[in-house]
Amino acid sequence: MSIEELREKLNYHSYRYYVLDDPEITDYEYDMMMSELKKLESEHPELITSDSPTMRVGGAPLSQFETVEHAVKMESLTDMFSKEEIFDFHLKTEKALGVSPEYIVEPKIDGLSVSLEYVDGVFTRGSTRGDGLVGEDVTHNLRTINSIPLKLREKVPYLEVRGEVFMPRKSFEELNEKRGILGESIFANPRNAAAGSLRQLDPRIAAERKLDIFVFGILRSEGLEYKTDSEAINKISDLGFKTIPIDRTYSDINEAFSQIEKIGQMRDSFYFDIDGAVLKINDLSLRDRLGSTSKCPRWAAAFKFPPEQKETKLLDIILQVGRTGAVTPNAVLETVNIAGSNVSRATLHNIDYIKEKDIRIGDTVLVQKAGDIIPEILRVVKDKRTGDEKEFVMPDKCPVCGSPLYREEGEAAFRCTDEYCPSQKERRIIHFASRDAMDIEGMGPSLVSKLIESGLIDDSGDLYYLNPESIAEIEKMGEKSADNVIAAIENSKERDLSKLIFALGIRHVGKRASEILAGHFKTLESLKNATREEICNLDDMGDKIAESICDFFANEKAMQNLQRIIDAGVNTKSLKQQKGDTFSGKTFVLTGTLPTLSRNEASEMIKEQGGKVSSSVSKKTDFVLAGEEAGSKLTKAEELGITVIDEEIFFKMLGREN
Ligand code: 0OX
Repeated sequence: MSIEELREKLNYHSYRYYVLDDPEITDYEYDMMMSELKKLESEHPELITSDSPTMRVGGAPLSQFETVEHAVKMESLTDMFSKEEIFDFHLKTEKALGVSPEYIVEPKIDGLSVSLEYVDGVFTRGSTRGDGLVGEDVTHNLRTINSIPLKLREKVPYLEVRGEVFMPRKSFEELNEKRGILGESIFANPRNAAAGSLRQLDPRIAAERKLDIFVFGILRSEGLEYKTDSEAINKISDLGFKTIPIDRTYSDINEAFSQIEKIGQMRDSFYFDIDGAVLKINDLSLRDRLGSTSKCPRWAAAFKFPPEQKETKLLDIILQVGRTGAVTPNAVLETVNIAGSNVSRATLHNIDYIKEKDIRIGDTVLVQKAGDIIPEILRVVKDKRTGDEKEFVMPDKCPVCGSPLYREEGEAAFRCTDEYCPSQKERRIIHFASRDAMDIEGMGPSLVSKLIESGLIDDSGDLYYLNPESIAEIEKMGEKSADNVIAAIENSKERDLSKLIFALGIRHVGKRASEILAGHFKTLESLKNATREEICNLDDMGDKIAESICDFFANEKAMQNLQRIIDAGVNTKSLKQQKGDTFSGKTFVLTGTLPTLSRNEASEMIKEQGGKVSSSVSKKTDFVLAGEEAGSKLTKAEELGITVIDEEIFFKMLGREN
């Protein structure tokens, strides 16, 4: 068999396996053929082509992402939440067109939109949607997705398709399980995991993540003819893409809506997360006639499903002692699958919450999980009470160390009074190493707990005196992972002062306060020497924070630990330099999910330009940067007449070309 024939064969079998989910040969036979091809290619490297199945993970990690200007804008969908809105949408389009259009209905995959470009049938570039006009070139990562053909089954001169990259639920659960064992941070949902994987510079990481794609439309093409979306989907399916499941077309809106509802009912049975169903006009010439608003096409609508709710049993209420001593009750639930993930815990916030909702051990409760939010108990199903339920009573002693619990005036939380309670200490170290603090990758709750158990650490400063041999032994995680953790600890020495201040876990000093303090005092030494008045006089810094900071620097044990951190060579200076003053004196509030930026990224960009980010809307707010599913902050901004901007306008304000 020639190298070319072998390649064709492998591409065909990969298509059967990954796209059609209907393999013709065994994995073993496939692996044998792949190994044969690798052998031939190593003997004749001049014959390697970019569309070879051996070239899915190739090349060195990138140093940064290139931007891609989308030739065809990648629009987003108008969200609708009720049957009424969908029917209004239908009446409006019918009126505008003068005919009743034919529809298709698709599940709305909860992933990330990407564009895939092919020249002469070969995959040349793949990019994220970004803000719809400019995205990032993530070709190196997309090539690792086996259901993305590197070569089309027909040599079409030019093709650009759009699809949604997602992580199957099972892969997501396996990934998180592995990360949990390694002490790495847990992804909140498959969407975040998929996004995190596509944003890696090293394609080997994406390759390990088992991503998948559904392609749902053609953005541009040369040499293809199609008049409707369903025809286009059939075409791209023939070319080798895994296409979005659509069953038929609908000329009756009632039937189309029934299909939307059916998709909603089937939500649990899919192997991937969906967050709605999409209604689209099938005829492309009718789409052209309707056109788009500034953001969304007028020919499509997304029906968003409400967050899933399920009934389950509350088996127990357990108490967790946080790093500041706050004792939080958590519900232990009979495991229930909600929106694709297994839920067995829910937060109960505090004792008042339990009383207010009259939650008792043994109750049947209604649980909700929405997006990234920790599962919550909505209410008790009182009809299902048997009389055997038990009221929860807050103990008067810490469940971990036995010290008395106390409740401060006006506070909801009970607190453990011993700041050296083992649970508080452990949580302080976990906080110190966490992403927003010193960001020590791999130093998560499970590793911290094992390091404490084996007596290797007692406080955060001890982290800087660990050696790889001892970690490797404890975790049974091997030399390589242990070396990685040590390297991560070493890297954390370079963090900005604001991160260090936050990491110290001084009561009431959150991320924002840490940044203000670092920005003003510039070195840890001058913060340490600052008087209460000096701190109090800073913007947004109250008496409570000032007192807490002074108490911290007067605490002997805390100072011994801090000295160990300093002696290890951890940076204690502010490294931040303002890049510009576009937002100087302006206060922003962020709400909802932005299309491309995370909240952290948007906040950083605002601060780099001299702006401030506040958590609540008031008259002092200049701009509310709102994304999808913006809630009460948006309403408040509208009431107060504050300018609300979206990400697109935000980029424009920054002078970014769109
Ligand atoms: C999805 C999905 C997203 C694209 C531009 C106008 C219609 N997440 O599954 N978007 C679209 O279509 C949009 N379809 C989808 N199925």
